[in-house]
Amino acid sequence: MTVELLAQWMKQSKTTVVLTGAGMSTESGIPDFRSQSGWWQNIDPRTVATTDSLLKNYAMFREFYQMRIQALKKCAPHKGHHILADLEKRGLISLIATQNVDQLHQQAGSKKVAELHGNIMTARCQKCNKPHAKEQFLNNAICTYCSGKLRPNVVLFGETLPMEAWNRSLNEIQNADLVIVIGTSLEVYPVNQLPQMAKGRLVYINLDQSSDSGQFDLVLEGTAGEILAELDE
Ligand code: BV8
Repeated sequence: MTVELLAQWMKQSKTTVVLTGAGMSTESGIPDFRSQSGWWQNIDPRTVATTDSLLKNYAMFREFYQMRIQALKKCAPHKGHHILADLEKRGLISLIATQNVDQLHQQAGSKKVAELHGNIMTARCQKCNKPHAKEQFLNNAICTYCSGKLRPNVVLFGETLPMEAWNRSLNEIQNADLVIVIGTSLEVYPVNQLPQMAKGRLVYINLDQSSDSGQFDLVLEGTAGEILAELDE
């Protein structure tokens, strides 16, 4: 069972949806969360990625997200992102549903992207919800309208996902002939429920095999960049 089979399924598929996680961005130099070099190896997510941490531990919350925004400035999409953008241009991908907040898919040229966990490149006031530039979050972090706390537009643990992105991803995955899941441990709810909603063929591209890999019709073990490059040959 190899990349050739996936290439064949893609040619046969009228609608292909790709679901990506942090493993799609590690080759761009962005750590993932749960593998050995991931964010959560040294930081307890409950202390920085929850509304509780935002309200009660704002200094730590802000430092975590400021550090991630700064780190992103040095990162660019890798070959795998560009291949996915090219597959969309060729009409072979109808949507990328991503858990990633780095907007690297869009930077690589993908237009049809659903940001299931929001993004870190824009901000808003936690109190009055008014939008603010990420620079305002980086610099003074106080709302210019109501002096509330500013925060990036990521979905924190305990927050609901953006309905438009969720409904669009769910609908497209339920109607897709092929769903390709790339670089995610499938540990986070409710995104981890999406693969089993797929009616069509289900493919998993990941460095290691998560507990749920039994649900897939094809499992390709390796890096996103290298497997997508093989697909692109
Ligand atoms: C909600 C913030 C409901 C943004 C993130 C107990 C049990 C079950 C569930 C829960 C529970 N308690 C609470 C919950 C719900 C909770 C949850 O799922 N918790 C889990 C962790 C236990 N979920 C939520 O709170 C969600 N909201 O449920 O709301 C609700 C309903 C009504 C009213 C109110 C609320 C919100 C979830 C969003 C949380 N936000 N991050 C940020 O800072 O980024 S989650 C975080 O995990 C990121 O967004 C990340 O994208 C996401 C998923 O992680 P992955 O992308 O999968 O990354 P991971 O490191 O885990 O895996 C990467 C994989 O890639 C690895 O397997 C690795 O081997 C592989 N890899 C690495 N490099 C490569 C590679 N593969 C290929 N190539 C490579 N090069």
